[in-house]
Amino acid sequence: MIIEFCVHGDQRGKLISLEEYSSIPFRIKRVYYIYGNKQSIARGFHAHYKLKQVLVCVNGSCKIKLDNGINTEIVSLERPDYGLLINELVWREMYDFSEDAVLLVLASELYDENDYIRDYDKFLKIVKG
Ligand code: T46
Repeated sequence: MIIEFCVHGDQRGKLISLEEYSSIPFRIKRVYYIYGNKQSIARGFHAHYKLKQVLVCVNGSCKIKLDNGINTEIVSLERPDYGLLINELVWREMYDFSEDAVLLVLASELYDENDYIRDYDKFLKIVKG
């Protein structure tokens, strides 16, 4: 789901403010950003048991493939005023990063390797019950 953020703009430029439980629909426990990616490289290839995240391409562009075990969808992120909400139990792959891409991620949980599902067949078993 794409969330369109409110842009505060004036003659000086633009400003976007993100707040938990408002523009971001969960408590923000962690922020990280991904940059300096090679264009031919894809990242992700996992889902999370619990984690919800909002991804914002604050500079440049990239594509995100989302898969809930039934449907797949490709989302192009290329606007700093658009956030992509990824809920739990969604397989994601990020690719086609522009050289200048900076992907900011707001996360609902602290980093926990045990929350990752890195095996696609295991992911399918979990979502299909
Ligand atoms: C996700 C997508 C969108 C940490 O130490 N702390 C952190 O908070 C994170 C996110 C990563 N790391 C370490 C773990 C690895 O040694 O950074 C290294 C690269 O992480 P990873 O291979 O998981 O990166 P991506 O780009 O495949 O996935 C990341 C997030 O991990 C993941 O939750 O949804 O971005």
